[in-house]
Amino acid sequence: MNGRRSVAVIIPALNEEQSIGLVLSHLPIPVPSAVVVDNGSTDRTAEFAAAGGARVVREPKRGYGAACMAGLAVCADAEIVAFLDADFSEEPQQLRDLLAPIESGDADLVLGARVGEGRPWHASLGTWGCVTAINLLWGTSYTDLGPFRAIRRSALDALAMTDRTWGWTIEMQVKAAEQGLRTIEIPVRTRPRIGQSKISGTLSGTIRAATRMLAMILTLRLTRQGRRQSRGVPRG
Ligand SMILES: Nc1nc2c(ncn2[C@@H]2O[C@H](COP(=O)(O)OP(=O)(O)O)[C@@H](O)[C@H]2O)c(=O)[nH]1
Ligand SMILES: [Mg+2]
Repeated sequence: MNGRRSVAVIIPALNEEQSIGLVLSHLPIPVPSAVVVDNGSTDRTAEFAAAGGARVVREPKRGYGAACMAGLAVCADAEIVAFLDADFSEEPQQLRDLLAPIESGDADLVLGARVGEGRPWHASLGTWGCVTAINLLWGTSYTDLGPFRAIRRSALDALAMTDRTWGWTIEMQVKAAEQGLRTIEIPVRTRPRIGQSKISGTLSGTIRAATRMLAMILTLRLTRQGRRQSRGVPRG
């Protein structure tokens, strides 16, 4: 097996017909290990994804987290799972950089910390606010909540993810800290996305997502003790 583990890359996609083909053709791993999760796109995203050689999963319920979960349901055999957006705002080739620390056994979770153009000021501000809150409440030193990441499947399953919307990345990073996962951040280059943003492209979109994310942080903080107890961690 030359040290390589089986990998699946989950790509949530909503109306990304302009970019999905590019994302798939730039993947540094065999395209059949890509799972494109289509949440009721009205364009030809699913058709282009299938034509590009990816497995296409349809998830009726909207939501980024819901899409990630639907993808996970069809790749139980993969030892490592990666997540990548469908808008070509990140370089799929950098997937190799995310996988290497996990394949070498040095990390459980590798987070792509975005560097470069493409994110509106309000999106970066929203991310900074959420990251700062998490670092204050959990003593972590995260710098981003980027979508481009990879994690050992067994570690992900142990996190018992629940969020079906924009709290997915936050929930994963908070629970990873609570469970002591070996987590590293590596820089991933970003550029302006192709096509229409569904979230942080507009100020109202960012405010909606940031509100959801801050609510997620608060909920996770208020339920922390319960998770500790369920893991048998003594109080205090
Ligand atoms: N399946 C699914 N994917 C979504 C949904 N909303 C957004 N996405 C995808 O999630 C990724 C991030 O969304 P994007 O619009 O790029 O957000 P931004 O990067 O904050 O502007 C993209 O690949 C979108 O196609 C959704 O409800 N369902
Ligand atoms: Mg994007």
